[in-house]
Amino acid sequence: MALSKSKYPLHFSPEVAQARENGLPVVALESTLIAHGMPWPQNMETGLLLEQTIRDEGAVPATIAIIKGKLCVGLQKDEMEQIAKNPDTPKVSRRDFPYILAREMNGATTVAGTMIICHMAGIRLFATGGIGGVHREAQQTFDVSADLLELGRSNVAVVSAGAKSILDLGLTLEYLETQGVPVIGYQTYDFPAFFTRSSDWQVDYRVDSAGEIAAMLDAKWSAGIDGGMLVANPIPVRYSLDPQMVEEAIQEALGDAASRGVTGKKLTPFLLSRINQLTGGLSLESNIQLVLNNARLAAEVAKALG
Ligand code: PSU
Ligand code: MN
Repeated sequence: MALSKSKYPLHFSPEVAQARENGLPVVALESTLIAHGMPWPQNMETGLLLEQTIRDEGAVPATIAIIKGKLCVGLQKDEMEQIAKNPDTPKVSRRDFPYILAREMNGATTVAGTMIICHMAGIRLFATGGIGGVHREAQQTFDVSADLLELGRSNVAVVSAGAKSILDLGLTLEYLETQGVPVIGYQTYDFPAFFTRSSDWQVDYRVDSAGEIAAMLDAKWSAGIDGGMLVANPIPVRYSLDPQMVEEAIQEALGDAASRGVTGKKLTPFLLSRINQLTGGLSLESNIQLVLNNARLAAEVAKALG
């Protein structure tokens, strides 16, 4: 069988195809958040609400996933539903592409997986909730998310609410520095920890407007310095949670993962769903609100970048 090199073109939704034709700003969204970050039906509702929020800000949303082996940039509602209704959809980071594509399977792209497709499509802004990072006790487990390496190599800015403190945030920031990734605080010097607006750690730079973020991205890429940027956007005050309550849930979730021997790509989804269970509806609402907040900022930056 002859293998064609152009077997895996990008599949743009009509909305995204039109945006590209008209040169409109596009903001990408990931699908692991939908498959593994939230339960049905809130995951589907949030996926659609995120897209609408980006439209309301005057940009065009592109939710990214692999559907039957196709690299999809922008999903139809039924495609998003396939991912949202099936928590067994494989998580796709860089190393997972060959298997999922060759077998023509569905795949939910992580931050790393989504960045790879953004880079192929020339999409420079991507909004999510939290990125993967260096896990606590990574000194023993070597569990460092491929998201951090992708931020070092793909030309995409990721807007997140920092990272959940299921991770070692200090080591995560060290690793980002090694990969040459600028970490920008939006209107803050603190590195936010997803449910909370601050942590024990500081960002490299604080900027106060979307225009300044766009100027930094333009400077980086115009100067030919490849790689991404992490924009840390703290959760809105009224949705932030009590740090002690969050830490207790995290400790319990980490203990459960250890006693059940959960490791590798299953660890992050396990911790996310366990924390959702332990903190109940409160954390889910916070989670939804912080992603919406990131989508709004990403849309503003995409517009400023032109
Ligand atoms: N952290 C969250 N929510 C998420 C994820 C991380 O608070 O949904 C998802 C993202 O898709 C991220 C992935 O890219 O988990 C990281 O997985 P891993 O740690 O296996 O690299
Ligand atoms: Mn991992």
